[in-house]
Amino acid sequence: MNIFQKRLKQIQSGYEKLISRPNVRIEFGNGIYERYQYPILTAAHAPVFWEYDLDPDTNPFLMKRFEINATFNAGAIKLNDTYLLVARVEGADRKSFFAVAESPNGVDQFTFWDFPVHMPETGEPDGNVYDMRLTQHEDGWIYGLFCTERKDPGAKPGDESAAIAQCAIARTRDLKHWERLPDLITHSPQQRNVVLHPEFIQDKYAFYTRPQDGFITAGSGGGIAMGFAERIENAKIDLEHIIDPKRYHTIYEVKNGLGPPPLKTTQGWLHLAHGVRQTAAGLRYVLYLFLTDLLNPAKITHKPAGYFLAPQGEECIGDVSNVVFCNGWILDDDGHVFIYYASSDCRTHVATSTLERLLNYVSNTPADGFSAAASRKTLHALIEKNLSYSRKTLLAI
Ligand code: M1P
Repeated sequence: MNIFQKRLKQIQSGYEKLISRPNVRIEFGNGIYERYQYPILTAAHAPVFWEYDLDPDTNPFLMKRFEINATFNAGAIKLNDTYLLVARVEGADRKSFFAVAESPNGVDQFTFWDFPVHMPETGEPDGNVYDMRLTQHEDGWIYGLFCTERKDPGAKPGDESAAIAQCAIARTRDLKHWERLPDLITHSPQQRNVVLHPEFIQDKYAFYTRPQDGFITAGSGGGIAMGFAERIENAKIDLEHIIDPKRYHTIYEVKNGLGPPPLKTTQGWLHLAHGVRQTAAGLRYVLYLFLTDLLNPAKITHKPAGYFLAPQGEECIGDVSNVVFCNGWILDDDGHVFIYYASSDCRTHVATSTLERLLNYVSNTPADGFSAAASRKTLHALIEKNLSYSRKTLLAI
């Protein structure tokens, strides 16, 4: 067997093992959700025929010719009983593109479709595209809203990193054929983390936006906003109204952004978002949940203090360390919820829960009192309540 044949055998068997490896639910977590032992998508999940030229004449050493660096920040949807992720796949060249991975059960066996998504461009080519939010809208289309990033035409000479982020809009019925619509127009100089609400509000398309001054900094952008557009083709938002502001000494003091489209529940719209705070080691991204009014999704009714999910163990390390990010979740008919979160801009994980548990969490976890004294008071009240039960009662449980 020559080098080519040996390597091909090893590579193919490694890939098969990875794809067929059952995932293991980690029991006894925090009671809110369960994590899983293995990430569900990594760079190693890229099909062998994406990374290698499999022709022994042109690639006798079987080298990678198109290396995949990371698979993360995936939009999610369930169609025809299949769990589908539209992942951000990033090559070694730093460019990212979208690719669909499917699984029969939502927690393992995620396999990429043969070809990445062919996303048409507008008249203004994209420099990079990433972080798609999938919304099954009541108008019948599946929308994919994502960030399109282009070099800042106003950048000072020599500045090769200044970029402008905007919200791109595309639609599909099957995740295979995509129609690109003009980018969303807002008054904000930059936009990222824009999400389409699944229902019309007063006959308008409703968007969650995140106005921002700079490419990285939200600046005066304020927080997660809501805005309305008359139509989805040439969508334009005149007014962005902040519904969840960033705030001093919280997990979202620097910036925040909505994750996937909210889930409709009997108690309101359940939202998942990311919050970013400053630390001596750089930015830290965590996830949090909040609930808004069923009739007015812009009105927050419940918001637990602090994070719902933060990077842990290996999740803390990656290309951009100390980050968890989520732009996709799936609610099954039986109430199970699959939360697809990415860690440190490298890989994708799943955590599972139920709508009942998430609603219990969001409705009963104390809100932030915005001071150390208020937090201590909240804990004091809990301790007092617990100690008022007799030890006997507790032991009997
Ligand atoms: O690197 C962390 C995340 O940074 C950005 O999110 P935000 O706009 O909220 O800062 C995005 O580029 C995201 O893709 C990335 O995971």
